[in-house]
Amino acid sequence: MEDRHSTGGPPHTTLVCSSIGPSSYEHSEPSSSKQQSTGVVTTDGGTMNRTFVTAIVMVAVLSPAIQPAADVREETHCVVDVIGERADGELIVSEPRCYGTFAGAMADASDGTLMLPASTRGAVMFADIDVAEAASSFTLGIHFDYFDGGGSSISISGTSCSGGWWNTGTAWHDRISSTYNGCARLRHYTNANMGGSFEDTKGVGTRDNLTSYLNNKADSVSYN
Ligand SMILES: [Ca+2]
Repeated sequence: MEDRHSTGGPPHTTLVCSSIGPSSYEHSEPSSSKQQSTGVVTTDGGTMNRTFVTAIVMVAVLSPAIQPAADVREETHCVVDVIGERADGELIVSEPRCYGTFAGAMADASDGTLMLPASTRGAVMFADIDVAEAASSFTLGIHFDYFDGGGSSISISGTSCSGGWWNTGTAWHDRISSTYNGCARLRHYTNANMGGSFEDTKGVGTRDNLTSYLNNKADSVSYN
């Protein structure tokens, strides 16, 4: 699961590491960093060492309460509507509408025709063929941050699989790891505007992980 970068060990693991090198201090609060740095500079005896260690332990104990979710990337599930197509084929999409759950995004993209239990994860597209088939009627594709439909998602809501392409923009730059196909062939390109190398996912209603060739590298996707 190399792609699951947002979840690490417990907070105290990171903080123990932070006592080794200044470069890790960015994960601590400024006041804590200052306190630790002072300990390092002035310490040359046992008493100060104990103070320094105590400070680290205190930070480790307090951190979960101080920073409840600072290092956890919040999952968002967004929908964009295809509202037009430029002369060169680039899809014109609406501003994204985002939800805290995949079910919320599906309810929006389907105009209320696909109502999933709120706890339903994006992985349903990889596990439930009925849901996957239903979604092909209102999406060109759904792209996920992690493998197997995991993590955040972006749904491209539309019905025309005529080869138009979507540029991911900064929000999804080099981020797609798995894809659900609302069209027969989705081609993922390393550059915007269908540039660079590409990898296909094929079959309406199917879903695939990208291989290392394109995983976390796509900047545009075309829908055929
Ligand atoms: Ca990813």
